[in-house]
Amino acid sequence: GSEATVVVTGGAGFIGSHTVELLLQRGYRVRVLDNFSTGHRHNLPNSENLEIFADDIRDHEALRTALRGATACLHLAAQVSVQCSIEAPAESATHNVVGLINVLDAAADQKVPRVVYASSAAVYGDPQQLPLTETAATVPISPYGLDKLVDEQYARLFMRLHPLSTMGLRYFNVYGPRQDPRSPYSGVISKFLDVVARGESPKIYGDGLQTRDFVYVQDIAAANVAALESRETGVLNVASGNAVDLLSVVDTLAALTGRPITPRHYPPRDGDIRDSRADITQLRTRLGMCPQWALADGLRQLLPQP
Ligand code: UD2
Repeated sequence: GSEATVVVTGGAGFIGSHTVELLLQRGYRVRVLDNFSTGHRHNLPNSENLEIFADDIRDHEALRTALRGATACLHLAAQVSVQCSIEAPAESATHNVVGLINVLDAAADQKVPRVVYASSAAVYGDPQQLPLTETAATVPISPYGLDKLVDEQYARLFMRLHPLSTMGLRYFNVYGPRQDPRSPYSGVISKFLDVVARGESPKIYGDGLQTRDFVYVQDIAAANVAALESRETGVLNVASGNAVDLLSVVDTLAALTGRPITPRHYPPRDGDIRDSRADITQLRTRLGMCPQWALADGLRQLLPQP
């Protein structure tokens, strides 16, 4: 819709910038609110339909201004490092919990009817049964996971208190262009590509047989837009629905580059879970979304193009 305006908090970041691009392609006006602590202006395109607010989600007044007259808000801004959340849990919660409360509060105040926000597979903690359905037990094992679980409860509460519809998206292991490989919270795939590009050996913590549900950022962007356009509420897994172990990721990379890659093994990382995989039935039925990117296709996009 050409007159529809979407506010994207954290819009200059990894997932945010891909979603902003897609929203602009679909004809939306977009306002990015980002404090640029980890986001970058160069992640964003130049467009007359894009406005940038260099503000923090902990600033009420800035949020109200950005949300004035908007049709919907996609809230992605967060402190996304699990490790940082363990080292500084109170600081994490000011971004991840108080930040979301501020967004919901400003949306209610400005009568913005729809808020979609980033939750995480981290709400499940160490999975007891796979694949994970949305009704699985939520027992977070990090302050980050608990922040996101509390976010889901605030979103549900705000729907009772205000005429507001919300949806939380539980992202699994997201990878793709613009995920900074040097940052502490970057995912394993970005790290592998970075070292392989420099001709070094990827590090594997443990035996490499741990599995993850890797989902390409383009699929995440598509899910974000579908959720903004939907009236469904509650929470939803956003993933590929497939589990892949790290040795297979290395094998796929070797096949794509045509060069052998020998990983170096290190002791398992503290607090790691062994396996993760989402049931994405609800993503299909409630959002009509079907992930498009197989792992090999996503990895190919990340390699230097011939
Ligand atoms: C993901 C999310 C995190 C949180 C968590 C909840 C990412 C980037 N992080 O953490 O935000 O939601 O899920 O469960 O999506 N590994 C290596 N070598 C490396 C880097 C990692 O072997 O150089 C291993 C690591 O020990 C782990 C696996 O790869 O077993 C995946 O690690 P990750 O940091 O990409 O993601 P994860 O699942 O710990």
